[in-house]
Amino acid sequence: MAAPEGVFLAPAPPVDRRSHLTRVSTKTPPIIDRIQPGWAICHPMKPADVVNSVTKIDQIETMILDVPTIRGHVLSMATMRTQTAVLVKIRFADGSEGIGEGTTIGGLSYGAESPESIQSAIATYISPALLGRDGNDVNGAIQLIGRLVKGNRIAKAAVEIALWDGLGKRLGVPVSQLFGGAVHEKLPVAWTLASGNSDTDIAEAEEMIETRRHNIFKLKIGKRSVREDVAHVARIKKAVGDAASVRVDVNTAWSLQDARWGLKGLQDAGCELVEQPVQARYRKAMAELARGYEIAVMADEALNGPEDALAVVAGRAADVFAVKVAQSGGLKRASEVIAIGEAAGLGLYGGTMLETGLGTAAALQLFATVERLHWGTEFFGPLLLTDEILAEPIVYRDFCVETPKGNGIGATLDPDKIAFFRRDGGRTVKAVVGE
Ligand code: MUC
Ligand code: MG
Repeated sequence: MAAPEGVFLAPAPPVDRRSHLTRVSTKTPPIIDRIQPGWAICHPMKPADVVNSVTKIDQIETMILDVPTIRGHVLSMATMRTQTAVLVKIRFADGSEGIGEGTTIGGLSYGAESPESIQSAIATYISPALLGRDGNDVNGAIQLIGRLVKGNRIAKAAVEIALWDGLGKRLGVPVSQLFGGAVHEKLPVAWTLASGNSDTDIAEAEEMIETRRHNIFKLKIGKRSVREDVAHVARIKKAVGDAASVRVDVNTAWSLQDARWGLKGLQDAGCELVEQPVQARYRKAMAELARGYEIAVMADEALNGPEDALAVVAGRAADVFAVKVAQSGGLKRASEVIAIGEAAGLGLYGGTMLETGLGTAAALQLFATVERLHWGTEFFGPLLLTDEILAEPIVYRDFCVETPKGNGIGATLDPDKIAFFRRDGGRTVKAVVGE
């Protein structure tokens, strides 16, 4: 059906959202009404209805960027030659903007969300529910989307980052301030050796140590046999010696039996930590491995938000949490995962989905507020890409990554790079908020 003038029509999710929306707040009127099956309408809001009309969410735009990687990144489940990032830009009624990123790894090979599903979840389900709401009400937005949208944590994270960014910019403070203030200006940062070849990995590691860029290495294993993988790790550890910490990420590729052999061999080789050796749902196997060996066992794929964090703690299924903003469902949920890890006395590590500088800047804002990151971070995503998409690249030096300065998440996009790497002409959801 044709939209009446001044009204945006969007396909409706297969639920009646009016009831959810009316429960949100007496101050906030429903912005989505069913007018006929299959369609929802995003209304303009009346000024009197709005808590603070100047901060209304006016427009949410998503785009997919495909940026080549500097070399093949060989993981147990896929080899990446391009990283695909979903960017979100939110425009507010006062002219301010917020940007966010939701990125996964290797299409659908890492997790249940793909770049395309992230974009579609935002454009079809999340954006229509947020348009017209008070942009300063970030918690209200998180809670509303939590009720309307199950799962889709990466999509939620992308939008939430853009809301925090907008709020920080309007208040003239970095997002770290909104989480109580930064206690670190820089954090230790690992590099992943994943060329698929031991000699190339050794050369890469030596160069990183020499140039003081990284002295923590995460090796991606799980594609070859356990015996071959252990030999590969042992060679690299022997080459770098005490100059670097060597850890591995199996990305769930091992059975429990493989993992028993693997952990024994890895710890004998001087490897300090093994990340997600078995499938995410095998918490009892993770617990056995954490109990049975000295090498630290880190949960990654097993940690999708605070509920998982609690289950991993309850099952003693890890020594360390790899906390990822995207996988947790946003900065707020990631801060809850961190709190659970801290309360349980676990080690903490800042994990990445290999985001561009944008998502990396957002993660840095949160992790700069954390008292102790026992295992450092792996916020090296921008360095794996052939091109920088930020106007001011994130600074890496002296084995650390620096928290970007500036308001919001402290990142500004380079428009030429965005135009170059975007997959299509862009997809825009416009609010109609005429007052
Ligand atoms: C993962 O599983 O941790 C993080 C670094 C890297 O190279 O891949 C990612 C994904
Ligand atoms: Mg991992």
